[in-house]
Amino acid sequence: GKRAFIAGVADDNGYGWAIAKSLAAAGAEILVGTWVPALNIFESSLRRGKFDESRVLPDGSLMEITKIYPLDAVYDKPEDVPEDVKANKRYAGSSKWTVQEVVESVKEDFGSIDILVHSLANGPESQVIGSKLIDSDAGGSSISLTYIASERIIPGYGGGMSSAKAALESDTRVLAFEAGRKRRIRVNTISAGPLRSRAAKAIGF
Ligand code: ZID
Repeated sequence: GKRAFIAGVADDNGYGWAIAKSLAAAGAEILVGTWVPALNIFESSLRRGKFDESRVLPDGSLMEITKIYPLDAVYDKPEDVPEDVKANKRYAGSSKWTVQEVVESVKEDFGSIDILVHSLANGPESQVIGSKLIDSDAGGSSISLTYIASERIIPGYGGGMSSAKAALESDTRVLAFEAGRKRRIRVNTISAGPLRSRAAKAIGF
């Protein structure tokens, strides 16, 4: 079976969760990256069975998440993390959550992944997470989620999000070209329909 890493799962309402389920239903092993401040609540909710209903797969079994990695994709490496964030109670309880460290941990734990899903919201950064995570081997694929506000004005889609999506689409083209040629890795971004996720509610969609 394939092994998938889905960055951006912290509850059962977003795209990341739904994509994880589809991949699990198709037989993939699921690893997720969860925003550090949301890690405790996500793990304890999972443990307490709060997501059991939404973990049900078409065959009646429950989606298993093999491992949850704390992740803050704003920071590429430990040197990038400001002191106040390091000292923050919500961060100090976890370790190795910068992009580079998560890549190393996944490599150490599993060797490689076949599928990378970027389902992070709220930031212009971290697109390149894709190339780094699947760098090790030929083959595999990476997807992210975009929105048409990258190319047309959509009133209300503010806060730099439209530019972030434009950058994401540009990075996707460049990475698809480079990673495709060098390593036969497919790189795509999907413009999906509206979903009342936490991120969508936060920007009033
Ligand atoms: P979500 O809140 O469920 O997922 C985002 C995740 O990112 C959460 O788990 C956060 O904890 C996590 N996160 C945030 N910052 C960080 C960080 N620094 N490090 C690690 N994790 C972090 O929201 P979602 O599922 O909506 O978002 C997933 C992706 O889908 C995002 O890239 C969205 O921009 C994209 N997307 C969502 C929608 C939507 O409707 N939900 C649309 C298009 C793209 C869209 O807005 N018509 C109107 C609107 C839209 C589509 C059609």
